[in-house]
Amino acid sequence: MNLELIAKEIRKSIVKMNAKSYASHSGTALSVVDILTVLYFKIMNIDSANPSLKNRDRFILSKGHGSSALYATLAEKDFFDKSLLEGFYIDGGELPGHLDKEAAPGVEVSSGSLGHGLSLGIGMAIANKIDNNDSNVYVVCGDGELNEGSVWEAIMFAPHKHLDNLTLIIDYNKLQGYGRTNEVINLEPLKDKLLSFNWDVIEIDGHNFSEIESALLKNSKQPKAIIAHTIKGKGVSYMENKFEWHYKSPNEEQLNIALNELL
Ligand SMILES: Cc1ncc(C[n+]2csc(CCOP(=O)(O)OP(=O)(O)O)c2C)c(N)n1
Repeated sequence: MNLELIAKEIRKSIVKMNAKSYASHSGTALSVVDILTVLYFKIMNIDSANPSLKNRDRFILSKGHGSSALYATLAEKDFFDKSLLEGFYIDGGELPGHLDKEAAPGVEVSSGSLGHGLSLGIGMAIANKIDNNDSNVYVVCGDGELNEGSVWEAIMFAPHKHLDNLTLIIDYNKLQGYGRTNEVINLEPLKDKLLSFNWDVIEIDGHNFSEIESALLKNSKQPKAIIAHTIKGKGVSYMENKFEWHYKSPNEEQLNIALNELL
């Protein structure tokens, strides 16, 4: 299985979807693709033919404005036909701009109002413990999302419950909706903060497939936080690390440049 090729296909779908619907959040979606690729194609116990499999691992994209990334990944993994992606974020289309769990098979949680995904994941992880179900729960939050106080309540609670079946992945692309994360509310020293809340913390390059995989596979007795250093807009040169691509959608010429770069 060639993860690089899969990630490229997902990125192609994302730029096409956002260009067609004039949608925001291209940079948001491109940032998290490599993490999704490893989760869905190497790590998670899921079955696209049976999305409600009882003992499946669960994934929550808490930064639900990056919806195009998850929809595109699920389509790539055959949860549904890629033609459904054509109805992304348009009037009368099937896939709303923020994640909707009723809209497509494989989406576990509706999200987009930031700050709720980790708490939902904790609920699922506790339910698994009660049911003696040894499946895992994975949650991706954005770095800007960590400005939400509710996330820190959840960060405090998960180690108290010793949720060794829960992994938080922080998509740390250093940009958010209103500027650079360290200028809006600085998160540093992030690793020390998470360690002091009793998480097992691993810091990785969030675009390096083997680092992502080893971090996800690492055994831990506590909930695990992976600080994934990423690049907003990763894979499309003119979007990389450019704040405005939180909001802009590619025009036809820009779409063609992006698709050529992703060949
Ligand atoms: C509760 C809530 N407040 C504000 C917003 C508006 N909003 C949408 S995206 C965003 C910034 C998110 O930044 P980050 O988590 O770093 O994600 P990125 O796009 O950089 O991946 C904000 C504040 C929201 N969706 N939900």
